[in-house]
Amino acid sequence: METCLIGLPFCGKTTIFNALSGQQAGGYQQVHLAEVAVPDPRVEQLAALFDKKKTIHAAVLLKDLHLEFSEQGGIASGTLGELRTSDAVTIVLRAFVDEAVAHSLGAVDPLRDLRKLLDSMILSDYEIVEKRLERLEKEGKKGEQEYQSLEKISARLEEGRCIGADLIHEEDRTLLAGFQFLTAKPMIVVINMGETSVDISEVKLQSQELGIDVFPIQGLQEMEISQLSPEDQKEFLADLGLQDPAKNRFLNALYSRLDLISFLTVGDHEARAWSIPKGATALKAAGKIHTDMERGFIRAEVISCEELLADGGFAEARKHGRLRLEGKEYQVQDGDVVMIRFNL
Ligand SMILES: Nc1nc2c(ncn2[C@@H]2O[C@H](COP(=O)(O)OP(=O)(O)OP(=O)(O)O)[C@@H](O)[C@H]2O)c(=O)[nH]1
Ligand SMILES: [Mg+2]
Repeated sequence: METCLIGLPFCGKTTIFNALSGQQAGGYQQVHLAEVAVPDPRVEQLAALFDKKKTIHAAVLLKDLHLEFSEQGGIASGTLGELRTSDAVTIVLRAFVDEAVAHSLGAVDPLRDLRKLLDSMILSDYEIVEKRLERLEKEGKKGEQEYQSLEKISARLEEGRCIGADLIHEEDRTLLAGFQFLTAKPMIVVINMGETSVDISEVKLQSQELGIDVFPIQGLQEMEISQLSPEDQKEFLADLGLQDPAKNRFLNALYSRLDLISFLTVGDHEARAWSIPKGATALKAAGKIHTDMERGFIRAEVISCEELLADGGFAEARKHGRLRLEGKEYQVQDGDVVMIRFNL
């Protein structure tokens, strides 16, 4: 799972990156990467139950790219290419007001900036679509499904609209997956607030209308908090009336935006959480752990983490008939503890 942070110059991308990762990245013209662990107390509970020394959480790779900007104030197409392999796009918008930090477009206006960023992505997708349409035309393939689907997408982009996940029909999904369209990716908007900020009600409303989740955070403040000890973090957050650090709130938002769930495993040395899309089968879960497990899949033994903890172990759970045998097609549920039986 990977998401890139994008935004206009000095909107606070690196500040947000630090707040979410606990890093202290800085420096101009550098790409920053962080593996951010998805908080899940079930991993610790399982480790305690089975006396495992190690815990491994599901992780999200966070990328703070070095972006180039176009003359119109958006992001240059060249740099946007880097975003294409990302599972989700995280757009950072500046709402904080600070005379000491100049805005590349003059006034602080998160709605205008959102439009600029979306337009850059729309243009980038449009260029790809047009190039492909031209090629298909030359090859005399106007009658093909791909051409027709791309024409529909082209018309939508031309109206300045994102492709969105819904426009790509099931049958087109495989056909169009290779293009890795930016505006078909799930998006989250992070609004970087300061001590003083401009009004964000309009940008919130319009983002939601576009189907984008909005996530306001006090970037600078959360960055400072993320660098404290866990005890001090709790105290500071409580003072702000917050239960969790920005990292947790952001990961939760990302998980729900991407329709992800977690399943758990207990290995020889560790308890571990893995993320998979909601609705994924036991076979897919096996493949996530190891390709051999997917190839040689026989069946999965499954129990909800809650039940396993309540029973106090596999033997008791088995005795109570709560350890289920499931086949390839079983849809893994959030919090399932899964053991794959396989044979090569
Ligand atoms: N007052 C205030 N300043 C902030 C806030 N967030 C970021 N800044 C400041 O704004 C400046 C730019 O922040 P960065 O996080 O480096 O922004 P960026 O988007 O990574 O910038 P580039 O990568 O250079 O485009 C820094 O001086 C930050 O300290 C905020 O919430 N309030
Ligand atoms: Mg930066």
